[in-house]
Amino acid sequence: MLELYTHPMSPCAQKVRIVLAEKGLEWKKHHVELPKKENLRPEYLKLNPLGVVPTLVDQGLAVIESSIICEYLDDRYPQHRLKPEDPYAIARMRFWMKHVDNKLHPSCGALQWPLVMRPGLMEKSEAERQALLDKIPEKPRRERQKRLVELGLDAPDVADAVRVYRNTLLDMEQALGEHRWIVGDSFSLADASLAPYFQTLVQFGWQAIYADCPRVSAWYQRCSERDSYRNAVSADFSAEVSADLLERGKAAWAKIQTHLLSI
Ligand SMILES: N[C@@H](CCC(=O)N[C@@H](CS)C(=O)NCC(=O)O)C(=O)O
Repeated sequence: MLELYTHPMSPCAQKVRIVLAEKGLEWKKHHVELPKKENLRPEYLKLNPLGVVPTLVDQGLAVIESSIICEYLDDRYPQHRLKPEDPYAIARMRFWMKHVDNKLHPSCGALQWPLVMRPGLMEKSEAERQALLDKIPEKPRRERQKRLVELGLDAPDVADAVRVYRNTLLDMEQALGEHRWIVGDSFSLADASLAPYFQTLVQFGWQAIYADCPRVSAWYQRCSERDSYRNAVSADFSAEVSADLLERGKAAWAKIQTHLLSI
């Protein structure tokens, strides 16, 4: 049985859940409570030394890093292939996946942390909060998260994140002018990797960020109508959680819009 360590709001775990669903694979869920920093507990760090979700365990072997997990699943379980045949299309797919990992993912974190993680962490004492954040293994991530907790939406990372999102959307709009999905006429790992980053925009009610990108809007609509997305992403958000996120998003929109307008 495949096992996945995951959290409902983690876009990189959502990406893996979409792939598992597209391939019709059964799996067992281990919820890692990120706001309580269960990801930094010693027993979890043994599985994933970077202290992040997702982690896949297949036949007792741990696989980490969401893009690597996605390719692993596609190679190990070849039904419903999510990698194109053509080597150039594979190269394009990997380019998009790398862009997601290196740029879009930290940007998504910069938008989510002030609204989702910060409030809980701010309830702790300064010393307790610093002690928790000091446990984050990688320095750039540790420092970014400290800034986002300290400064919230005023952290410089937020303006950068809005810019990265916008540039990504414009590049996607162009790519989608050439084919129905991101790297061709079939849904691939590139689509599975990008789609969850729209969940973040939608959950906060920030669809205006891509309102002038009709192909992107239609693509996301197609992604979100797939059974994989419904079962692996949307189903994990209760009406109560969705309403709360929307409230938080509404309260933050003025600052996000200011960054958007200054690009
Ligand atoms: N490059 C990693 C990134 C994983 C990652 O940043 N996961 C986030 C959730 S989306 C996490 O576990 N964050 C907890 C933390 O940073 O404390 C991957 O793709 O798997």
